[in-house]
Amino acid sequence: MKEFTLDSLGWCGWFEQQAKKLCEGEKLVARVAAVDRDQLLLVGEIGFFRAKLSGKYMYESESASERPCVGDWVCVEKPEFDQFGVVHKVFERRTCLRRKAAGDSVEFQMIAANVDFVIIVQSCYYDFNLKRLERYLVMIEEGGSTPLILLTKTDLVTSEVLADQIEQIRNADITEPVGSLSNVTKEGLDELKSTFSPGKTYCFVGSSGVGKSTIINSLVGRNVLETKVVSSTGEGRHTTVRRELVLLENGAMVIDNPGMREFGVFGAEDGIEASYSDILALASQCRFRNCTHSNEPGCAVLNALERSEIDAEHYDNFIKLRQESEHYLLSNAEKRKKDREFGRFIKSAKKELEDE
Ligand SMILES: Nc1nc2c(ncn2[C@@H]2O[C@H](COP(=O)(O)OP(=O)(O)OP(=O)(O)O)[C@@H](O)[C@H]2O)c(=O)[nH]1
Ligand SMILES: [Mg+2]
Ligand SMILES: [Zn+2]
Repeated sequence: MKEFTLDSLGWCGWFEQQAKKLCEGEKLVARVAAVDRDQLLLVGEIGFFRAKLSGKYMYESESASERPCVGDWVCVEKPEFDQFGVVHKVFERRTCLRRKAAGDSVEFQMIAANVDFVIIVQSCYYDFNLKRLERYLVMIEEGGSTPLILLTKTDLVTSEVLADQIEQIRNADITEPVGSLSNVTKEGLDELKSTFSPGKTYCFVGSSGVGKSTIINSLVGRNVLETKVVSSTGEGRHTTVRRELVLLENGAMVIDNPGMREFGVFGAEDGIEASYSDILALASQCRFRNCTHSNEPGCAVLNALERSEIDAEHYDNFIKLRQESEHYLLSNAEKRKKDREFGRFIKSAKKELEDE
């Protein structure tokens, strides 16, 4: 049997510090490899084993995002002869990948936790979309992990099409590494392989049918994940239904994901305007143009709230969403600006060297 050490599963000082408080006595630490309803597949020093959440934990956790998700570290009690372990605590996440749950709420759906790199997969063949790519980048940066971009199905397009897509990415000031591959010709696969480091966790995201599971199967060298041949482009249905952490030969960990058709990162085009057109219409009548609708005099939104012309919960959601949105957009814009400035600095430094 394969030997597991905590370090090889991504354990680090961040978790070690929490362990003293969260996980005393006989309990073990382990990492969540998959979640099947109320059952967890964990991996720790004793290998893979099944576990459930303690009743107390179920009772006390208030939102779905507090429940363990793939990639989480947990504190678990596992008597040797019991089939199931019992999970008592979830460690604070070092990074997370989450999206806004559907509907008029600010609930988040966890996609994965403690991921080092997120690989955004888009197929060159009728899937490439710059706006969607940018929304993924915002989501990933917000969660604290590092994005990588991967264009797939290069066998179905000409090299000009691929070159044009890469140019579009660069023209949009996206500086993250861009790789490309074909699962059919295998071109680019070795290069992708060489980017994986032992002990690091990589999560694949992207629309359904772009080839995420096929890539992971190639990396493992075996069909550990289901993929489906419906048409060569694979559009139209989801094959992967659960998130799963898979260990690669070289010690890296990869997480497969079901394709995401739509997901919410708050942005102008993501439905705030449609859902809150009533509030936005009022906002245009506020005394101050930069009114935050929280305490300003002459705020038309607050006036309407006082007269019960808008629903208090609807208003609260709007404020929360907008704060999130500003945070997302600002942090992203600022980061890009810094990156650009740094890029210019490097360029001019290089030029100076050349000129000398
Ligand atoms: N031509 C071509 N087909 C590919 C390539 N990669 C994957 N496919 C095919 O595309 C289809 C979908 O691949 P999957 O790996 O299941 O896609 P997925 O991203 O995991 O999809 P979901 O699990 O639904 O999110 C399958 O029929 C694959 O054989 C590629 O590089 N070129
Ligand atoms: Mg899949
Ligand atoms: Zn106002």
